[in-house]
Amino acid sequence: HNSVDRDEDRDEYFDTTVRLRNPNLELLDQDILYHLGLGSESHDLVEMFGDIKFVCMAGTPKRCESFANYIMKELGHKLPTGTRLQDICEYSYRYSMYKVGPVLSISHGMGIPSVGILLHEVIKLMYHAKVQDPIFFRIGTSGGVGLEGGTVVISEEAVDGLLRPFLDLPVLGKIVSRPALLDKKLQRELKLLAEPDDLFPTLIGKTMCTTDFYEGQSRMDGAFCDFTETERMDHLQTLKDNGVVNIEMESLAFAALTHHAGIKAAVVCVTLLDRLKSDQIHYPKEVLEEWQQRPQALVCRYIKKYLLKK
Ligand code: R2B
Ligand code: URA
Repeated sequence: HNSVDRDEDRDEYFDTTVRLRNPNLELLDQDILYHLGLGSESHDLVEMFGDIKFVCMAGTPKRCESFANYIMKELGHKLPTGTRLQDICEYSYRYSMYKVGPVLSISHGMGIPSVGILLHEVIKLMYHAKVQDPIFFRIGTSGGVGLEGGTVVISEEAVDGLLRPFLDLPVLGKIVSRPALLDKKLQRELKLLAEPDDLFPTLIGKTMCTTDFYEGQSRMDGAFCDFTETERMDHLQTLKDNGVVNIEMESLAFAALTHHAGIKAAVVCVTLLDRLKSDQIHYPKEVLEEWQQRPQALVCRYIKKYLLKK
């Protein structure tokens, strides 16, 4: 038999845009979403998550919680007095997850493996919960390439450390390459929501996603460094010449896996420094915190606009 044809049949059969390209799951009595601490039989996932429209991911549990509280305020959601938002994945001890009406806020940790594992389970969660057409956002931080700290970047596409727009994964001894594509229309819609009186630029550009923060991002301040200042500068300049505007560590997997699942997605990151000028992130904590609010505010505006249209 031809496994590609079987996959296509599945897609039509499931009749939902969250594509679960895996017929094996149907044979399971229960699908355990191990790193979320949830299961398809132990929990009523349709009841818990059936109304989700937006899945927002941030790196840290703290940022994911503060985004949930911010969204709650902005959407006018009220919790019963004396209660606070509950971390749904508290006992997974891996990721944090908060739900505010149709918005799910989840922490993804650092790097491609962490966000990749999470995406497998969240995409399955959407499927089990029978969610239709969810939109996924990564709300993050990054290093700018020729951009001042505090700039908001909406990723046009993601490229790896060799400037290739694919997520490569060794599977059964062979490399499986998946295109790291993001929704163009969503990028333009987000860009239009930047306010004219914002004191910082919001732009659309290419994002480089690396598997390391130090050497992999041409930093000279890691525990090791085997290149010169000139080589560092030449490389960063090459990135700039190739249209790269920022560097982070999750967009490749985020773009490739959502695209593979047929899920509309966007990556919105603030820059914490200009990599053409330095390696170390030297701004005060309060400044960095205010900057990290910026992509949250943009995504929040999108969510509010979308929900008001309904
Ligand atoms: C941005 O910040 C983290 C590294 O400091 C990483 O998760 C990323 O993509
Ligand atoms: N996150 C990164 O991955 N790189 C930076 O330079 C800053 C934040």
